[in-house]
Amino acid sequence: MLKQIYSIAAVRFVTALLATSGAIGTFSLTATSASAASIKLNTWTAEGGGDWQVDPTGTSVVQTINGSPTFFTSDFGAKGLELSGKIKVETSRDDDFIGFALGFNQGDLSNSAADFLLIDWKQGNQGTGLKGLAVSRVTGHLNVSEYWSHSDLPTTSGTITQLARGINLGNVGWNDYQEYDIEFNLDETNLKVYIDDELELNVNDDFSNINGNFAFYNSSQNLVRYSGFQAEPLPAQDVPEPASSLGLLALGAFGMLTRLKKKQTQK
Ligand SMILES: [Ca+2]
Ligand SMILES: [Ca+2]
Repeated sequence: MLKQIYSIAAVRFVTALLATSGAIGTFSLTATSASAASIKLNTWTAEGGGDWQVDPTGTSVVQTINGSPTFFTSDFGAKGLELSGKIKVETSRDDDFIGFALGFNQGDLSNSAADFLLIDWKQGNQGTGLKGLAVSRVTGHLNVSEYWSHSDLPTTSGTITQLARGINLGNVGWNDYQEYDIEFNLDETNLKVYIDDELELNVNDDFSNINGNFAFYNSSQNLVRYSGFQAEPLPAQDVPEPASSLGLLALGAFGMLTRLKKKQTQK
């Protein structure tokens, strides 16, 4: 697949143009979907009990510590993007939580105003921690037990509410050394998560207050690798004809950015 490297800001600029054109007439982004932006991890921020090691290319990171919940947070918002990449556990010695957060801001691990979606996946059952894929909404500051069980404790001010479990993988653990493709689509009212192109989570809710960034997550699990992440604007919902002139302008801008970056990377 063609991979152009340009900033998430450029993607957002095009997204904004597309959204504007949507008011007049929407069109499909299929023609440009091959130009997904590669996400560089060098500017991301770690917090919690982890050690996140980014590789020299900036496109892959491994978390090496079997410890308390830890996040590795991007510098761009998670909403309105098609986010995709790969996740793999490179050990057979443990069976705990791997995953992601959408709407996570740096510091949210201990922030009483946090409000984000936690997508986690456990390999094996252990006490209140259940194997399988799930999405939970986290508000405020949780303790480790709440992350583990997806059950809220009144002794902490933060709350966790499990919204759904995976359609196919709700009680199926991940496999050691298996690389999975994962994709997230979040907008104001819907979350979709695909694993290996199968729809696993499809949640309708009011996500208007979830305004933070994209993050990688794991808990009590070491040697979790995340690689090859890309972003592109979420496709328009409807595709009436013909495309508006403003829409064509947006497509033109998208192509221009792509050509500009090609030039820059040739230097
Ligand atoms: Ca609580
Ligand atoms: Ca563990």
